[in-house]
Amino acid sequence: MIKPEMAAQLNKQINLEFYSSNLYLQMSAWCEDNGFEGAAEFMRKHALEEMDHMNRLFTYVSETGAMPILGAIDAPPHEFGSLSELFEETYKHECLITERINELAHNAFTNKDYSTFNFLQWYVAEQHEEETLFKSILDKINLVGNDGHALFFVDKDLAEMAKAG
Ligand code: OFO
Repeated sequence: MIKPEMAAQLNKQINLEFYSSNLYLQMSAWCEDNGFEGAAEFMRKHALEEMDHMNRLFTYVSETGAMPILGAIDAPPHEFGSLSELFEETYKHECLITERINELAHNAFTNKDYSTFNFLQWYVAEQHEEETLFKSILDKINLVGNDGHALFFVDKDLAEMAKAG
């Protein structure tokens, strides 16, 4: 049985993962609307991954005898200045999630909740991957700048990435 404070912190993270999913789904709509179909597909797929992050936490909280409690989820932004700005936001958001996961892991460890600490290791590894992934896309987009022709190819790459991963 996890402590109520730990359950409350994990519940907060459940909410945040829902937010991540909504944020990326909303971003996919912006991409679609602006002719970036590959990016739209990529973001939509990533929104599903975020639901998986949410579900893992939900299952863990329930399995440990606590109750997952869902709260209101903030509305994500729906306007972005450019594809580069959008991916800048994804990268910033992933860095924020990493911070939150690190805090959770730190709290679990200092409270000798080794089960939760162990459970969170999956998220620690996942955040490393996510930061690297979004940073690499952002770098690519920044490299080509506003060159529409080059952005077309970046978009095609994103479609491939969505299919592959
Ligand atoms: Fe993108 O990692 Fe969860 O929120």
